[in-house]
Amino acid sequence: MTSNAIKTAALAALITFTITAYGALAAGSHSGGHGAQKGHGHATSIGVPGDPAKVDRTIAITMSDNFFEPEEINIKEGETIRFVVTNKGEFLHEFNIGTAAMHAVHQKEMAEMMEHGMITSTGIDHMMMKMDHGDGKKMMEHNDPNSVLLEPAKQAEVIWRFTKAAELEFACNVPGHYESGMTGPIHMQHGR
Ligand SMILES: [Cu+2]
Repeated sequence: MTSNAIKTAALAALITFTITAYGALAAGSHSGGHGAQKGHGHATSIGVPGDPAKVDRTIAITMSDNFFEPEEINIKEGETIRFVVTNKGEFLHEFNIGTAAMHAVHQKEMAEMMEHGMITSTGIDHMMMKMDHGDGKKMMEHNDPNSVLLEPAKQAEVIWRFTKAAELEFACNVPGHYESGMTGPIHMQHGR
């Protein structure tokens, strides 16, 4: 598709989206998206969204091209962590908490998102993100509570409660980044 064709398609879809989806958004099914409630079972296996009033610690995460600082994270079972994530790189980067298997699935989704023009190597097309791409799922607005997708120079928080020891890693699933080493282990200590 040419970029004009994409824009036309985006506009048409946006109008449809606005008419058909506004009710659902207004009803409050917006936040959480394909995350916590109806998601892929993230909530039980990797922890749950944390209560901002019950944060135990803050951990600053810097994303660059293409690596994280720090390279690993140490957590005690049961802790609620406020991750303050900053993209200091020139590319789009993601901070995502999950298992290796979840990241593998998400990498495919993000490759699809890039194909559909919802993301580029440096940015997010917010209008495209909201479109229904017609494959049954409203293509991820990417607002899962366990992840954040950031354009260069942007900062955001992820508040997460690590309920149970599990084999977790943090990762950037923007196409090519995980493979180039943009991932690190989350070491979990039992008990508190
Ligand atoms: Cu990245």
